[in-house]
Parts: sequence; C-alpha cells; structure tokens
Amino acid sequence: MSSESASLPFKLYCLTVMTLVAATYNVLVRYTRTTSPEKMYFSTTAVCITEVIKLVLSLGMLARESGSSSKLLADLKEQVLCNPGGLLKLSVPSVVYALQNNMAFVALSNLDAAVYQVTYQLKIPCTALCMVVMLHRTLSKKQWFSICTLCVGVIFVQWEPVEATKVQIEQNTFLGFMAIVVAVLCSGFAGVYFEKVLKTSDTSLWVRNIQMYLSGIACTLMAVLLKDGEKVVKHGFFFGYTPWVCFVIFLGSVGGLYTSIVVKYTDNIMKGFSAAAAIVISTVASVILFGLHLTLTFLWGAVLVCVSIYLYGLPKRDTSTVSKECTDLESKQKLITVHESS
Ligand code: NCC
Repeated sequence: MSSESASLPFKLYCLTVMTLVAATYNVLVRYTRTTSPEKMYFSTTAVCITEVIKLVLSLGMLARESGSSSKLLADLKEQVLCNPGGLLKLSVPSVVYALQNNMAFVALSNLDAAVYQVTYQLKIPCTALCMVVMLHRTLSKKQWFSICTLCVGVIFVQWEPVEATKVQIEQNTFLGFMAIVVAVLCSGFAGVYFEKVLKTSDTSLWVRNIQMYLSGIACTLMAVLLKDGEKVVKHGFFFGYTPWVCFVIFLGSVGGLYTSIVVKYTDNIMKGFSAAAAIVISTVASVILFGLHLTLTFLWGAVLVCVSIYLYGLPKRDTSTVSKECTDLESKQKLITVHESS
C-alpha cells in the first residue's frame, strides 16, 4: 500500500492509536519511575527490551507481507544480512532514537508528566525545520505561522498550574529540562531522517524497521553496559520488572511501530498536528464524560489549535511562491527575447 493508496479512515485510525498510546505511555513511564524507589527497574534495560520486541513484531509483519517462509528468508538475506549499506544507513536514526528514548526516561523521572508533555511540543517547529533542511520541503509563511500557533495553542490547552504530586524520589528539574531539549532535537532529526530513507526507495517499511531495530538493540545494549552494567550484573537484567513496567514496555513497542506506520502514510508534521488535535478532543471528551470544568486558558488554546490546523491545511500559495513564479516567467521571457534577437 503506497502513501497515496492508504485510505483516510486507515490514516486516521493509525494517528489515533499512536496518539492514545503515546499519552498513556508518558503517564505510565512517569508512574513507574516515581513509585517503589527501593525496587526501581533499570530504564536502559526497558529501552533495550522495547527494541527487541519491535524487531520481533516487525519480523512477523514482514513474514505476513512476504506470504511464504522461503520468500521471507530470501528477503531477509538479500535486504538485511547481505546489505551492510542499508544497515549502516539505518544505524544513524537508531543511535539517535536510542538516545532520545533514554532521555525520555530521564525527563519523566525528574519532571511531572504534564510539564513534560507541554515542553515536548517544541518538537513540532524542530521537526518542521528538519523537514525543510533535510527533505527540502517548502513551507509557506502561513504554514510556519500555523506551526507556531499550534505550539502556543497546545501549551495553553495543557496549561495546568496544579501543585506537583508528592513523589518518593529525588528530582532534578534542570536535568529533566536538559533531557527534554536533547529528546526534542533527536525526535526532529531522527523522524525526518527515517522518513527520507523510507520515501526515497521502494524498500518495505518492515525491512527498514528491521534494519533500524537491529542496530537499535546494539546501541541500547551498549547503554545498559555503560550506565547500569555493574548493577545489572548484581541484581539481574529484569530487576524491578512489575506488571506495570511490562505494560510500559509493551506500549513503547506498539507505539514505536504505529509511529513508523504514521510516518509512512502521512508525515512527521501531520504526526505533530494529530497529537495536538487529540489533546483537545480528549479534554472535550472528559468534559462530556466526567464533567471536567474547562478553563478560559483551555478554550483559548483549543481555538488556537483549531485555527492552526485550518491554516496549515489551506492551499500553499503565498506571495513568496507567486513572486518566484513571476521571476521564473520574467527570465523565460528574457531568454525568448535574446533568442529571437540573435
Ligand atoms: O517523540 P517521537 O514520537 O517523535 O518518538 C518516536 C518514537 O517512535 C519510535 N520509532 C520511530 C520510527 C520507527 N520506524 N520505529 C520506531 O519505533 C522511536 O524509537 C521513538 O520511540 C510523538 O510524536 O510525540 C511521539 O512520542 C513518543 C513518546 O511519547 C516520546 O518519544 C517519549 O515520551 C511516542 N512513543 C510511544 O508512545 C511509545 C510516539 O508514538 C509519538
């Protein structure tokens, strides 16, 4: 299925699942990192196991796509084992994602989940910038304006000046914010890099994922050794794995795979917009279902998010494009005149 042939309901379904999983994932990471500090799991091992599960699931999806085991083995041999160039290409986003996924744990161990979500919205302009630089995508002034409006809108919508809940662990706010800055830069770069690799060849999404997760496992294992090596030897790899931790790992794996599908059938900016829309919709649903009271800040934020989505979707034809077309036309006319006179 090419990005054009994917139906709108399918795209909406993938965007919705990805966004719901991401919201639950962030809250649960925070929960598992702030309860039972005496039996705290090693976040590096959780990130590593997530990569392993994503690899297994991607192998399953490739098997389904291939249709027969002989075709699967041939595909794996040709496109993965005998393709060091492909593995090397995908090792770039896998290193960056390994860093980002570890930083998310650092940030959520030191900051409230709501504060994290708000600050993490900086990834939207960062991603847009990467798309312009790396994919040579042109965004009109209107679209840039809508991206900035979206950021402000999301910050307003999630603005919740409630007192942070008392947690049993020591927190370092500065470290948390620094981790978010690194995660934002990594998310923008790796997301757009992956999109570029995926959309500039016919190679299957699942082959690309397998290539990325193979080096992802190597990188995240390295992080386990460097950061928690001694403790893992002493207490075991799965120390502190409660059912909630296992659920976090499950969500991390499913969320990662849905992210890859969303990037294939839409793009990284759509990914950002859908998350913003979902935040508004889920809050409105809470009003209807649970009688939540809306604040004026939320309403302003919701208006800004809706306006930004509308503006972003408007046909791209701003003055800079028109003036470029005029300049092109002028130079063509000059060429014709020179040609006729000679
Ligand atoms: O930050 P974000 O995504 O851009 O991170 C992308 C996540 O998807 C995984 N990935 C990406 C491409 C690919 N082919 N396979 C993958 O597994 C990466 O490893 C990385 O984990 C978002 O846009 O907000 C989003 O946020 C994450 C997550 O909430 C934050 O990174 C951490 O708090 C979501 N991931 C999950 O819910 C598991 C993602 O769905 C959306």
